[in-house]
Amino acid sequence: MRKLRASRLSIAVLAAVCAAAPAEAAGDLSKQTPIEVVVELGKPGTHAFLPNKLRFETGKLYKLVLKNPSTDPHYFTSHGFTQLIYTRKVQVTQERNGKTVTLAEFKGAIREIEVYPGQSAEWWFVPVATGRVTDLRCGVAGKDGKSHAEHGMVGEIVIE
Ligand SMILES: [Cu+2]
Repeated sequence: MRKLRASRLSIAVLAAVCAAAPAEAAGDLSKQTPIEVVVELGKPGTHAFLPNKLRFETGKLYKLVLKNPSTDPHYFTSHGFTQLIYTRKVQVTQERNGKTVTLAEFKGAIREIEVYPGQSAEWWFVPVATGRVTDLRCGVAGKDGKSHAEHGMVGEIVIE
């Protein structure tokens, strides 16, 4: 009888400890060390996202580096993607003497980014919802009147 009472008490204590644990939040997810992902926006003579399939996980901070090594301006546009993420900031960066220098920083909801030839931008974000979107595209129009998307500059983003 006494033994039974003791075990009931310990279960009650254990339950109280477990109930208290979820009250501790994970903290500021946007202050993690970022996972770097590089996407090239075209290359001379080719309109494409390289790679054109991107995969992210919810709750992790990413630094998506958008590099444009081509001779045309390019957009990174995906309305669906912007609905699944929290943007911490976007930075315009430049290589100077082998170092990456930040020229400007933007905060708030970002819808799309255009990167000019030879330049780079960084999109820092935390995915907050899962999903698969196929609306990644570049809407810049070429000399032939067709958009880069029509030339194949489209892509897919999966958030797990
Ligand atoms: Cu383009």
